[in-house]
Amino acid sequence: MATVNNKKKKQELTVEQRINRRNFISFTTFFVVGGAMFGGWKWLFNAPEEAEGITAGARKPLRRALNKTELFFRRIFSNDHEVKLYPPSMAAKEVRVNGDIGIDDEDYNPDSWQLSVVKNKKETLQLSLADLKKLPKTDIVFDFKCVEGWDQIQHWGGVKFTDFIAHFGLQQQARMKYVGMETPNSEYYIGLDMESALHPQTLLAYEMNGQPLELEHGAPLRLIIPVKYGIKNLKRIGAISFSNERPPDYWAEQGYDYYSGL
Ligand SMILES: Nc1nc2c(c(=O)[nH]1)N[C@H]1C(S)=C(S)[C@@H](COP(=O)(O)O)O[C@H]1N2
Ligand SMILES: [Mo]
Repeated sequence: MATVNNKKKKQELTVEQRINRRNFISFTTFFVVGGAMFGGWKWLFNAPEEAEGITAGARKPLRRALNKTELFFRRIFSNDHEVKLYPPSMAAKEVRVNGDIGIDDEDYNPDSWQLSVVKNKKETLQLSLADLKKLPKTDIVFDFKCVEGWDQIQHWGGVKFTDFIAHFGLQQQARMKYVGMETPNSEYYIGLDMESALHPQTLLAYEMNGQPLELEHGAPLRLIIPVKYGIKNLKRIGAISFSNERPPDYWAEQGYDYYSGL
C-alpha cells in the first residue's frame, strides 16, 4: 500500500514539474521569438528606402526580396510555355472596361494616330495602322487577368510583337533588355522585360471579337500580353522604345510589382 501512495505522490510531483517546465519553455520561446521579431521589424523599419522614381519607395530589403522573386520566375520563364487558349465561342461579348488613364480626353481623334517607334536617339519610325495591318493577323482567345481580382475570357486580334520586330528591322533593338510603351499623351506608360515582350502570344492588337477596337479598349492599337497582368496591357499605344534600363512604369511607381508576371 505504502509503495502505491509513494508512487502516486511521485507522479503528482512529476506533473507539477512538467507544468513548470512547460511554463519555462513557453515564456522563453515567447521572449526569444518576440525579441527576434522586434529586432527584425526594427531592422526593416530603419532600412533605407529604395531609390525613388522607378518604384514606390518600399524598404530596400522588401523590394530586394520581390526582385529576387522576379529573378526566380524569370529564370523559369520560357517562351515555349504558352498560356491556355479557349474557343472563340467562349469569349465574352460584353468585354469589361477597366482604367482610362491616358485615354480619357474627350476630343481624341484616332484618325490622326501614328505609332512612334524609337530605334535610337537619331531614328524614329512613324507607322500608320495600315502599315501594321499589312502584316499577318494573329488572333488569341485567353483568360485576361487584372490585379484587382477579376478575369475574363477575351478575344483579341492583331500583329504578333515578334512579327512586328522582324518586319520593321528591329532585331538590334530586341537584343536590349527592356521595351517601354506609352500613350500618345504620355500619361500611362509601362516597362516590359524583353523576354515577355518577345513571347509568341504578345500582340499589338487592333481588333476585339473580330471588330476594330473601341476607344475605351485602346483604339487604334493596344498591347495584349497574356503572360502579364492587365496593368501591363497598355491601351492606345503612342510610342514604343527600347533600353537596357527599366523604363518608367506607371503602376510600379505606385508600388505594384514591376514584373507583374503570371
Ligand atoms: N492607357 C491605359 N491602358 C490601360 C489602363 C489604363 O488605365 N490606361 N488600365 C490597365 C488595366 S489595370 C487593365 S485591367 C486593362 C483593362 O483593359 P480593358 O479596359 O480593355 O478591359 O487595361 C490596362 N491598360
Ligand atoms: Mo487591371
